[in-house]
Amino acid sequence: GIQASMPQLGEPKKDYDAVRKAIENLLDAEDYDDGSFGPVLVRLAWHASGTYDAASGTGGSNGATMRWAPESEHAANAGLAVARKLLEPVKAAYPWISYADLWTLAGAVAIEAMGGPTIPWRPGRADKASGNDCPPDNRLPDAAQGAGHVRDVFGRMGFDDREMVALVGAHTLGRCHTDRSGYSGPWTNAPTTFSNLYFQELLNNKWRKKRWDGPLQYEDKSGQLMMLPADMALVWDKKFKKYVDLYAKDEEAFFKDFAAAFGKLMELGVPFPAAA
Ligand code: CCH
Repeated sequence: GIQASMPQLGEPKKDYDAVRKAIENLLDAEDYDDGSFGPVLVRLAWHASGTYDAASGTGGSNGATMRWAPESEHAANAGLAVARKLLEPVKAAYPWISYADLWTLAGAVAIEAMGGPTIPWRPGRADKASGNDCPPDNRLPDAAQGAGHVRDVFGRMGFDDREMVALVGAHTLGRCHTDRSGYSGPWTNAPTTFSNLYFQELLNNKWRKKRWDGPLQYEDKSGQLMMLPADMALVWDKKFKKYVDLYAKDEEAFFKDFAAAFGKLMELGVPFPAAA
């Protein structure tokens, strides 16, 4: 109709800084986890994006298909309704932003607000209108597996070893929840601060199998910190460990590589208009 042919008229200015502020204002939460929704927002941005398959061009953040079943019910996404619901008031206040842009922007804003590097982010994602476009299950990594699996999954997205290690460094944030993944506990003692502490713990702490009736995970002597089997793979695999060593001693290198890899992750499969 006439309105569709005149999209500029009466359209609000797309003020992404206002959206950023609205997201920042949601982060602190005294009674949630370690006091911040930041980590779960980072996980939402990652799981929305990490379904990408370079060979078929399917999956990825474009479409925000995790709003729909079956993707919303994939086991890997357990708990992410918390993050999606948290962002609903922002979507309501700024209805011109797509969910797909909002979720990825929230991941970037959360990392920056928690002291991390500036994440390259640009808008351009569109939402898909039904669950028909959901990617198949099991595209996200299985925490019970090792280096070969991690390499397969991130290789499918188009990442190399260095990028893979940098990306998993996001486990410096947040924690595992028994009612989401079955695993339990945080990786670091500062789970709401973006740092290279995860790599320092991986290398310098002593990890042993946790004795409990949950899935196999590793714990330190205090019993407070944890590592997944897929985390341990980063020190057990020589090619991965090289980058763990690097990032444990050079936080600047980690920040730089993480920012680039996370920005790339969130753009996989997104049909941005070609540069002029
Ligand atoms: Fe992760 N992650 N992740 N992860 N993840 C979990 C939690 C977080 C794996 C497994 C798990 C990345 C890569 C991997 C975050 C960011 C990233 C949990 C616990 C499991 C299991 C979920 C729960 O119980 O709440 C595996 C396996 C891999 C790769 O092999 C990458 C890449 C990123 C981002 C760049 C963040 C953040 C969390 C914490 C979420 C929270 O709620 O605190």
